[in-house]
Amino acid sequence: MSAFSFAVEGTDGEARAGVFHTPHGPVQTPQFMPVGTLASVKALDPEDLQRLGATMVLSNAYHLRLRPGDETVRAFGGLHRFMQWEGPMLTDSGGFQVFSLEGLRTIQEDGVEFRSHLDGSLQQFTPESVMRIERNLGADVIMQFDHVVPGQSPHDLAREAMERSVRWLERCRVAFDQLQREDTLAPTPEQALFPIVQGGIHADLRRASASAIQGVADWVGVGIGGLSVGETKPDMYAMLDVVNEVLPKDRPRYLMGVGFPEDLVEGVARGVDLFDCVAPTRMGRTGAFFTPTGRRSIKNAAWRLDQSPLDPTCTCAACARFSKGYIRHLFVAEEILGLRLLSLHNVHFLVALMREARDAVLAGTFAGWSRDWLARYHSRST
Ligand code: PRF
Ligand code: ZN
Repeated sequence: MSAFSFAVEGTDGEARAGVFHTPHGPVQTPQFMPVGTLASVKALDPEDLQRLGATMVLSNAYHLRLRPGDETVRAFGGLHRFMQWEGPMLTDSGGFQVFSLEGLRTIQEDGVEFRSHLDGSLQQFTPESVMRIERNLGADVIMQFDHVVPGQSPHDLAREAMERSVRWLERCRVAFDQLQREDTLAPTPEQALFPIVQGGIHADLRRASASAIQGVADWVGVGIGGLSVGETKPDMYAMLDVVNEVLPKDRPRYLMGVGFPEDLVEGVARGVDLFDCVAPTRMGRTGAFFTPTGRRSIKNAAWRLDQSPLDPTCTCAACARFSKGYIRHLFVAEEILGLRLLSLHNVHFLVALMREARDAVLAGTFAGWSRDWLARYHSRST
């Protein structure tokens, strides 16, 4: 019996509410996964994450390979023990990071050669080496090594990358099956490999990608990649509509690196179950925070004497105690507590948003809820 399964508990239109079971516990979907690129969700510790309701966190094979090294993490018993997160976890393959190293990398059929952004040392990632790295890290869900191209890429370029991603998926699958069979002492003996749908903003390529992936194996779940990489929002939503039509309904879909609150709501409306993005923590560190009526900056002088919380309707630990005026002061004075409080609030905002979406799906009120939510978010009264 596999430790992985997915049960859809309710649907409303194309939106779904479900439970994704993993070796480290269940994940209620839709769900937002905070990003811990370097085995840490920046400025937050595992207890913070648990308290704000996060159930699954994400980390990254590219970054951890370079520092501290996947063998080092394995020596600690894997990522779960290393970072003290005992819940479900996912690692991205580094496909996206490697392809972002414009000028520092050469792509060949075998894999990608690149220079480390840290010390310039020459590195190589192949589908096989990435499966080994992700085995050593020991997340529950591991992503295939894929070829990502910018969002506005023309058909021929998007097609080449999509077809290469399918060939790399076949190699990932062989390496993954072998490791799962032979490396039985790995930190997480049963992992799930997710393929990634690519194809840029071209509907025919998206359909071809989804169909080719399903020809390779039977998957526990599927990633949707190559979106939110420079294309327009209508293009992104159109691709989600296409992919939603052709992917199996009984498996979780994970939209990679997306995103902003409005993208999460639009994604759920198009059948997406899992999301991740650095936005809440990265924006938190620059002073931006989410509210139900849009994004704000804490550095705004208007908050100087403001004794109200970031969002009066929020139940996070920052909003429970601290005023905007105080947090603004922390930013002005460059006190690190400021970054921490905004990161806490922003991650909570997205996790809570997905919980609300889930409740709306189960109550059969998702269409109205999402329409009202988006209208309020875009209203921007101040
Ligand atoms: N592939 C992988 N990781 C990713 C992406 C992708 O396409 C994206 C695109 N939004 C974010 N992270 N492997
Ligand atoms: Zn809050």
